[in-house]
Amino acid sequence: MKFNFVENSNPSRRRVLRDALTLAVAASPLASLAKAATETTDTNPDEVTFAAGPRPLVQYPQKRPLTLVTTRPPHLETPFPVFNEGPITPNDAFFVRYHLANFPLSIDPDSYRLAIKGSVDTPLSLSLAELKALAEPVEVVAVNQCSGNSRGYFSPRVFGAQLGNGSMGNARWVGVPLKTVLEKAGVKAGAAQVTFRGLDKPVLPSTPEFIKALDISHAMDGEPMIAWSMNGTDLPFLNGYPIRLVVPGYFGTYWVKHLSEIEVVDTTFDGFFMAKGYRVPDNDCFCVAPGTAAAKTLPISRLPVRSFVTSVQHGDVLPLGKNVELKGIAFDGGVGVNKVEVSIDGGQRWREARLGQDLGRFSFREWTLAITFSSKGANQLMVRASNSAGETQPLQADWNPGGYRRHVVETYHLTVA
Ligand SMILES: Nc1nc2c(c(=O)[nH]1)N[C@H]1C(S)=C(S)[C@@H](COP(=O)(O)O)O[C@H]1N2
Ligand SMILES: [Mo]
Repeated sequence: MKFNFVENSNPSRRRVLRDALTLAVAASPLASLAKAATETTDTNPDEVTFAAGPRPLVQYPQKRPLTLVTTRPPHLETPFPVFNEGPITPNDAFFVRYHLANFPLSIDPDSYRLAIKGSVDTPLSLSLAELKALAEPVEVVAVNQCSGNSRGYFSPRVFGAQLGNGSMGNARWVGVPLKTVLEKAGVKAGAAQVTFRGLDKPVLPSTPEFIKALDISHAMDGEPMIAWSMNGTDLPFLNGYPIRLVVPGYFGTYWVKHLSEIEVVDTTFDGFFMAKGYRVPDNDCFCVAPGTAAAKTLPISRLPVRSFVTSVQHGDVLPLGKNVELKGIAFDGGVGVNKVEVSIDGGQRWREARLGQDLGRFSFREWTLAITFSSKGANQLMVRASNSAGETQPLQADWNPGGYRRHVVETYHLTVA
């Protein structure tokens, strides 16, 4: 694959980005994106009404109308019907999540630098051109899913943004392996972890910075990648332009956007977003009895197996005695989904669906199943996936205080008529 630096450093290209964001930068930097986020008059196809009421669709630069979770910082979900369009989530529909309200509104790719420092032989400060020239680019199709995706369905409810199912997406990422960059700097013996920070900053000094860490063995295993391309084009600004960390199989929290600083450290990094946030109970199910706390926790890591029906929504009326082609997606943390089953009798009998094209073990896998509903009235349609390590989805949702890694078998309440 050829690089195209011209594209990134082309002034007109830069202006396009800047203009798009200038729309957002009307008054103060903070009011900006809120202003750009004009509520559209379209109705939101998402079926779930949360405690706070229905969630509006909002329009941000480079994005089609997305479901608003929070404005400051922006958290936007992909409207669920998008996942029925195909296994790749289009860039303009890809969800957006930030922790800190003070994120960059304009980035000059020509002066952008990625620093590699800490326990290395040679600290580096790489331009985008230098980064891209380090090695042959690598490519992976991988799911980025927020740890709190589907948190709004937790019962009992938990604190935090009440997310629906749209804080996930699947894209083709191109970049350079993290390992290559670390090898270039030369990791010193005794390194324990590698930390990652982006350009966004807290508004208040008391707010912790968003810094994430991976163990050195993971950072060097060839899978994590520094990506500059998403679905064949530059990363959308709100998805981390110009570069982000991609950690295939791991929850989105590690996928640091606007990546600016990599530091090799000799101890376990104890910043807020590793030591306090994004932790799950340290046991086999990463769960505890609802309403209780965990005795011991550990940082969240790999995606559990999940599956969804995308071709129907709650409340749909399906025809009696006719062939209906059901369609959906399934994914896991990188073992690879090898089975998807569907039940139309509330989980008594299961039928195996046909798997679609294999885009790699970190990708959404489409599935289809032709089914004929033979009894009238209320119907519970369920979908369950498994992977080749034998992991599957529980029929009863498990619970944890953070509202993380929901992966229960999904049930769709339909009517057959
Ligand atoms: N710089 C930066 N990177 C970040 C975050 C952030 O707040 N700042 N949030 C993380 C979280 S929790 C998620 S789920 C993903 C979301 O990626 P997206 O916004 O491209 O969908 O970005 C991750 N990377
Ligand atoms: Mo997240």
